[in-house]
Amino acid sequence: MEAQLLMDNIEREILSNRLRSWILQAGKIIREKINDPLVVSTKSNPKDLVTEMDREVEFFFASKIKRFYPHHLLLGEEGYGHSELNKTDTIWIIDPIDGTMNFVHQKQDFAISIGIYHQGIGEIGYIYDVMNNNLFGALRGNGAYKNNVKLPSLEKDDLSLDESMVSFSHRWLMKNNFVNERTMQQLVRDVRGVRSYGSAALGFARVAEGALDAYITMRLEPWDIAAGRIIVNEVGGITTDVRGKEIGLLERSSVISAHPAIHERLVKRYLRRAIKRGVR
Ligand code: 2AM
Ligand code: CA
Repeated sequence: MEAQLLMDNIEREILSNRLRSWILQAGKIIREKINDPLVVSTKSNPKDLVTEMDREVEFFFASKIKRFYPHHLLLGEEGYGHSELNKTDTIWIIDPIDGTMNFVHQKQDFAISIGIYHQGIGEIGYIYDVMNNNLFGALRGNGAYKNNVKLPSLEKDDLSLDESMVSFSHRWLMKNNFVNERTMQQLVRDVRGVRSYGSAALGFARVAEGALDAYITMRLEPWDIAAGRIIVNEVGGITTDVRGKEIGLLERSSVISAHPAIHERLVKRYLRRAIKRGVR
């Protein structure tokens, strides 16, 4: 059975190598078409964008999975996946373009994000920063890599809040339904710097490489989280919801992914105090 073979190291490596080459191929297609005219539609709200490219890239991976791994399941943002998902099987969780607003307006700072889970455990994660041609990847237990260079573990360094770089959306600093803006303003005062990039996947990738010490967001979908948390976990970073609880594989959730020295402090001192009812 394919599902069992995934746990086998050699099979997992073959799958990972295949996936890496497919991701690079998809990235090349995106770069070649980056200046083509775009048809942009909106989904859940006027700021939630989707393009033909989001669909084309997801279809590309859905076709590969169907051909090479017909027993595997797919959960994808654009709807090419299976409607019935079973956590015990092998599931590919795909965001074909994470950061669609950046893709449309900046033509950079978006990523292909793919996590593969077997029996609920994250085995393979890839995040591809398409325009910079930076590929972040991890196999569970083997560490995380950026372009084939192993990323150092975060665990050995200590880190204080006043030397930390954190990332969250500017909207949490205005009056909003998710968090108390004053507590978030205090967080801005207490850390060294705040950045907002507009792609969850690249937020996770930057935490993994140490460019950010924490990425915080109040609402993400499973495909925004799936690859990132595998990669961050492999360098010793911690990913939970903003209460500090584990995030279910197929659930929408708030997220804090952070350096192990500051994760608990951010949760206890700021996020638990800041969140309003209704935040998951
Ligand atoms: P997307 O571009 O794949 O939709 C922007 O701050 C980040 O949040 C992006 O990673 C974006 O992913 C994600 N995002 C945008 N709208 C969202 C929504 N309604 N729910 C969850 N995540 C969303
Ligand atoms: Ca997307």
